[in-house]
Amino acid sequence: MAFISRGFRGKRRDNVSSSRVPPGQHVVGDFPVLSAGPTPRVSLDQWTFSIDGEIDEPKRWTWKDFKEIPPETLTTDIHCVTKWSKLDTAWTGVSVDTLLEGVDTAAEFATVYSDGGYTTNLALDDLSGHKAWVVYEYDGQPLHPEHGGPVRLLVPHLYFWKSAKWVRGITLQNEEHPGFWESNGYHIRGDPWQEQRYWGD
Ligand SMILES: Nc1nc2c(c(=O)[nH]1)N[C@H]1C(S)=C(S)[C@@H](COP(=O)(O)O)O[C@H]1N2
Ligand SMILES: [Mo]
Repeated sequence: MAFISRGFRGKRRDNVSSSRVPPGQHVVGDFPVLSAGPTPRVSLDQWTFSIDGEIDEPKRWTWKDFKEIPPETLTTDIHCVTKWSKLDTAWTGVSVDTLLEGVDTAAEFATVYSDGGYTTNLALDDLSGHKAWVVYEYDGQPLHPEHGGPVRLLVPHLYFWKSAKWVRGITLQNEEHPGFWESNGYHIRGDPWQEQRYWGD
């Protein structure tokens, strides 16, 4: 009897993890730090967040404005192209849909830009529809600078390089412009479920 119930538990667990972990990924318990350069520091009274580019009236929030936007808390899995996945990460921030409210644009693409010069490109479809957030808390605490604090993008349905740390704005564009990693061999879209890791995948 004990043998049978152990067998059932093992199988159930495998099924759960294979449905949650994209192909080629393994689950980690820690939270690795991956940064292409030094951690930039910005004081909150200098910090702003902008939506610019193909938009009639660019939008800009100060830190105070930004913190007045009703926040959302979500728990989600994240998947790094270097093959680690982390399950049930908890974030608080603002939905990109909320930031785009009232924005009238024909643009279909965006470049997200950060302090320090990092950029990443996303289709507007991947930034909207309740799939992307601009977050400032992790696990109920202010986001640590190494993980992108004060504020980072969170786009959990794409590989984690799309989740730009130290984010400062979104430029709306009519054409797709590859960002930092997308110009250096990473896939233009980066869907982990389709293993879109590198050019040609
Ligand atoms: N500004 C900026 N954002 C960034 C990066 C970076 O180097 N600079 N690295 C990306 C990559 S490749 C990954 S996997 C994640 C890592 O986030 P973490 O350090 O919080 O784990 O941030 C992404 N966002
Ligand atoms: Mo990454």
